[in-house]
Amino acid sequence: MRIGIVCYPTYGGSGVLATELGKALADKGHMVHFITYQQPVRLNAFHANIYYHEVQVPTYPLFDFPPYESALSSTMVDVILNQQLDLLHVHYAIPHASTAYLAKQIVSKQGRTVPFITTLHGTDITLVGKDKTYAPVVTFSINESDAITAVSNNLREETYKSFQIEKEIEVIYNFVDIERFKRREKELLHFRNAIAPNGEKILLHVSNFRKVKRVPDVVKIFQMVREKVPAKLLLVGDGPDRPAIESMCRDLHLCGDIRFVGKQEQLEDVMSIADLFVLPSEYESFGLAALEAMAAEVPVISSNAGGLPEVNIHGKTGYLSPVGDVDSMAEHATKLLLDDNLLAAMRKGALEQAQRFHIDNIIPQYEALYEEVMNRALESVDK
Ligand code: GMT
Repeated sequence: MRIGIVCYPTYGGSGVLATELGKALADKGHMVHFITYQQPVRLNAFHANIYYHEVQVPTYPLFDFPPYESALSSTMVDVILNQQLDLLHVHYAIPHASTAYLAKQIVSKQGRTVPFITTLHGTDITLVGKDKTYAPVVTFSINESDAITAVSNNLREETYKSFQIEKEIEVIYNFVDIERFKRREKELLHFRNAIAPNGEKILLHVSNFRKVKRVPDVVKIFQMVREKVPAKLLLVGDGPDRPAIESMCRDLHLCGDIRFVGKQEQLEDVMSIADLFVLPSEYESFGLAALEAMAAEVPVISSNAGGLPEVNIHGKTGYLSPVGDVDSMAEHATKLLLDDNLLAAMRKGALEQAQRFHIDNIIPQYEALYEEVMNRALESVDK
């Protein structure tokens, strides 16, 4: 198939997922065309079946807000027509679903039927999409999608609750490349020793440091754990809350034990040296970073928000606590880190659970959906 993938190219989970999906589809022989305003972060190696089309957004003195959506739709039209795309798969509804709808209408005037699939990822529904500024367009464009997928049951339910959706939303879970995240502790011992030179336990948090991630809770949890267990905290990623978190660490005199490592592409290396992954988010539709940690045998201490209970199984792969209950999260973390047998059992449980989301199980679900949507489109042309 010739598939156009549209996503945010940044470090966010939706862009990561979309890029990994495109790479996996290319490995299976499909032609994959990424259409984004900049090279997606995980699109970092040459692949014969992958093409990248940059959306150029020309500026003009009249524009306080350059019309990105028009530029994106026009690029989609160009790629559909010149690369003979069979379908478009857009990730994150805003504005990708409405731009795909427009592109579909434009090419239909030229006799081309190109269906589009919208994958809902999280805040496109739960935060931004619900806002009345966007809601009518989001509702319309989701309903106009030829197929809709959500990355968890929770997100599917939230979408039905928040919008008047007239179609079936299929749940296709996020996935992980188990081989890539396979724990390589011995190989990376030098890295572990550099972070924790005296054998301290390593807690890890990875995010884009937005409010929804509750990074201050990570620091509070760490502070409590560190009173009972010699430990270090690795903070990976960057975003709007980072300066405030840095001040918080200084105020709490924790700077010596907390390392900000910024954005990292080799997440599998960082995951490989961690003992616990901490994700106290206000909301997560899924929690892709937690899944990647679990694939590296890292148990997860998380909130029970959104789709997290579908990924992190309380007492098997880590522990769940109510949002904001840092005492409970710290208690769970401390208990785990002080009990080597329990930690070993949870590590095993984490890897077992990650296998459920193995890339090889999930990619065929997308391929089947593509086939179904293309067949339906062909049937509608025949009629
Ligand atoms: O919805 C967002 O906040 C953006 C999105 C992203 O691009 O980071 O994250 C969402 O999509 C990920 C991939 O499907 C999920 O793993 C994240 O849980 C989800 N984030 C939220 O729901 C806050």
